[in-house]
Amino acid sequence: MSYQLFGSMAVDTAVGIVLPTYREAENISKLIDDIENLHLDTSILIIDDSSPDRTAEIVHEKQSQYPNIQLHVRPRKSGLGTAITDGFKIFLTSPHTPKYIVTMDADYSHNPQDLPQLLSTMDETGAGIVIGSRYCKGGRIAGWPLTRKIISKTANALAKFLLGLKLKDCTSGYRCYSTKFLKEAIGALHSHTYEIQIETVRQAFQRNFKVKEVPIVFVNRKQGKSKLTWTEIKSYLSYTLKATLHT
Ligand SMILES: Nc1nc2c(ncn2[C@@H]2O[C@H](COP(=O)(O)OP(=O)(O)OP(=O)(O)O)[C@@H](O)[C@H]2O)c(=O)[nH]1
Ligand SMILES: [Mg+2]
Repeated sequence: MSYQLFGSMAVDTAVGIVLPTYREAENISKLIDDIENLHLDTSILIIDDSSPDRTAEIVHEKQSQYPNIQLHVRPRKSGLGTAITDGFKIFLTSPHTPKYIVTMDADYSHNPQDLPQLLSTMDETGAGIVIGSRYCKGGRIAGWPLTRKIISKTANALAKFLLGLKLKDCTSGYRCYSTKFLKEAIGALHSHTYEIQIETVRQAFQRNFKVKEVPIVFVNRKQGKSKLTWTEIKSYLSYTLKATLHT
């Protein structure tokens, strides 16, 4: 891992939240405020890939307001998958590893108000992963164009039918992980981009950890641009097809 660290990892909280960012200057400030205003026992770790907008500067400003924010700046855009696994590794090796680690998008598609439900489901079920699900009963997507819905549905269908993942939503990035599971699985996570969502679920099933879903309403990003490109889609397809050959 090559990155710069800002802020102390000595903060002792029950929950660590990983926020991967690339060009999220228009979203990150309100997201941090809204998480902080929930007054949960959380710390926030932003993994920013040297965004050319003011994302990191805004996080620095927030650090002077809140003591529980860490910022890790990587030298270049290096993919959502490695951002998430770097976040896991940082929390797993910190002096006070939290009990749970949450991942959420920083574009405000994932509502912080859903955090208590994710966390209480972890407590109640002892799951390895609880997924904020757009496709289970009560979940939905607001504001996506038809093409984006088709991409998401196809990605989910491929994972379900090729890899036998018995979940309604295998690709949602709004999740809570138990560190017990992540400690076991971290050495087996190698995804560079969006296929990390599938790789983590496969690892949980292979290691006999429960995976649960709770409904969320996913709202299309209001500000900033999508980072989902053909490169990411090809990487997802390549992972899924290779994994199929090995199941
Ligand atoms: N650090 C880092 N973060 C990334 C990278 N790619 C995406 N992200 C972040 O990961 C989250 C999800 O990316 P999005 O672009 O919102 O992907 P999406 O939700 O599938 O696409 P949208 O329809 O645009 O919302 C956001 O917080 C991004 O800023 C990356 O290469 N590095
Ligand atoms: Mg998004």
